[in-house]
Amino acid sequence: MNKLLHQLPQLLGMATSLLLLSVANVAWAAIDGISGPVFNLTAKADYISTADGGSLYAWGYANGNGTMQYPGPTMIVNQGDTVTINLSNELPVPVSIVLPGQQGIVSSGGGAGIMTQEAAAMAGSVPGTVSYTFTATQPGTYLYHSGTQPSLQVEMGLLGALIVRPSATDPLHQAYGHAATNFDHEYLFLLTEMDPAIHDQVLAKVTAGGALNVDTSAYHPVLWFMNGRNAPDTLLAANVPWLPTQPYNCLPRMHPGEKLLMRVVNAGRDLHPLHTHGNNFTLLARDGRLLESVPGIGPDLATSDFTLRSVPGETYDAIFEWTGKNLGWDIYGHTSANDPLAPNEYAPDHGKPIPVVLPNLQDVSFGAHYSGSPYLGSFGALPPGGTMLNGAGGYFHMWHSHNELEIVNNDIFPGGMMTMLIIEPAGTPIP
Ligand SMILES: [Cu+2]
Repeated sequence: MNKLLHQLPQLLGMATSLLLLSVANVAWAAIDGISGPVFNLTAKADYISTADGGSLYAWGYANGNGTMQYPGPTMIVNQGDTVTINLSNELPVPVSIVLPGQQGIVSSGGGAGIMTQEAAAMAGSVPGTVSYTFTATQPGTYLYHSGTQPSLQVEMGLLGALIVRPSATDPLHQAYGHAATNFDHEYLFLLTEMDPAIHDQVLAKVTAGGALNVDTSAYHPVLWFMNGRNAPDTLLAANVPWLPTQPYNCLPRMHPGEKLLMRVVNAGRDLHPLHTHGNNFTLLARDGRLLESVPGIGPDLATSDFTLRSVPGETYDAIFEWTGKNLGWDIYGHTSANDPLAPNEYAPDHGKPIPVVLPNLQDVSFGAHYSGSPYLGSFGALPPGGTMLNGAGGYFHMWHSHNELEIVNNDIFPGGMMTMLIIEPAGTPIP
C-alpha cells in the first residue's frame, strides 16, 4: 500500500493540474471565511457530496440566509473584537454553539441546555434563536461546534473554525503577536469523519416525524474529510459550483523557502495524525496558545515533527518550510555558483546542477512534471505538441492522515483525508 501511495503524487498531480488550469484565473484567499465581528448563522439541513459519488443528508451552519455548508463558515475576527454570533435554527431539534477557548461568553435568548443556551427547534416556519457575545482576547485557531447532543450534531456537520488574528501586529502575516509566527501563506486543515449510517437514520426519522432518537454509539466512520471534502475533491478550487454545500478546498501552495502556516483543527471524534511529506513542520501553538515557557517570550517550546497527532477537539498552529535542504541540487535552477542566492536558499547546494541530464526536447516525458522534468527550476519549453498539464509548474508532496485507513472513500482507495502540497517555482504568483 505504501508503494502505491507514494506513486500517487504523479497521478493526482495530473488531475490537479487539469483542475488548477481550469480555474487559473479565479483568485481565492488562502483561508476562505467571513469577517466579523457580528455573524448571523443559520442551522439548516441539506446534502453534501462524497468523492465516491454519493451524497449524504447533513446539518450545518449557513452564513445568514445562504446555503448550508460543511464545515460552517470560518469566522475571522481580530484580537480585542467584541464578537456576536446570532444563531437562527431551522432544524427540527434545538441546536447551539460552543466556542472552546473563548472566555466570558454571554448568551441571550433561547433556552437552557446542558452546555450552553440553545436555539429552540423550528416551530412551523418560525426558527428558534439565540445569541452569543464574547471578547476575542487571544489570537489563534479555534473550533466551534454545537453543544447540543454533540455526539449526533457534530457528526451531522454542525461545526466550523474560528480564527482570531493578532491586532497589535501584522495580522495577515503573523499568527500570534510574535515574529516567530510570521508566515507567507496560511491554510486551514479542518479534519472530520462521518458514518453514513447515522445520517441515513436521521433522514429517515426526520422524514417520518416524531422523536429523533438515533443511536450514535455504534459508530463506524467510512468517510474522512479535510475542510469538508474527501480527496480528491480537496484539490479542487474553492467554491466550485458542483459542490455548493462544501465551498472550501484544502490545497496548500508555496514557493521554496517560504513559511506556510498550517491552522489544523480536529473537529472529529478520532485521532487524525496529519503527515506532511516533504519536510518537518514546527509546531508553534496548541488550542490557541503559543508553546512558550514565559508569556511574551515566543514559542521557545516549539517542536519539530513530521506527523501532527491531532487530538479530537484540539487545534494547532504550525509553520511548514520547504527549503530543499540536503537535496543535493539547486532547486532554484541556478547553473552557476556566481548567481545571487535566492531568499532562504540552502547555500551548500547553490549552483549545483540537478543530478541528471535532462533529455532532449523530443524525448522528455509528457505529463505531470514541469517542463518534462521532475525538478523545479526555471520555466522552459514543453515537448512538441505538448499541452500544459501541470498548470502550476509545481512539485507535489502528498499530505495525508497517517491512519492510512482514512485515505479512502467508503473503502475505495485513494481518497479521504488527503491532499497535496504544491511547491511552485519561485516568482510565480500564488493567490
Ligand atoms: Cu505518505
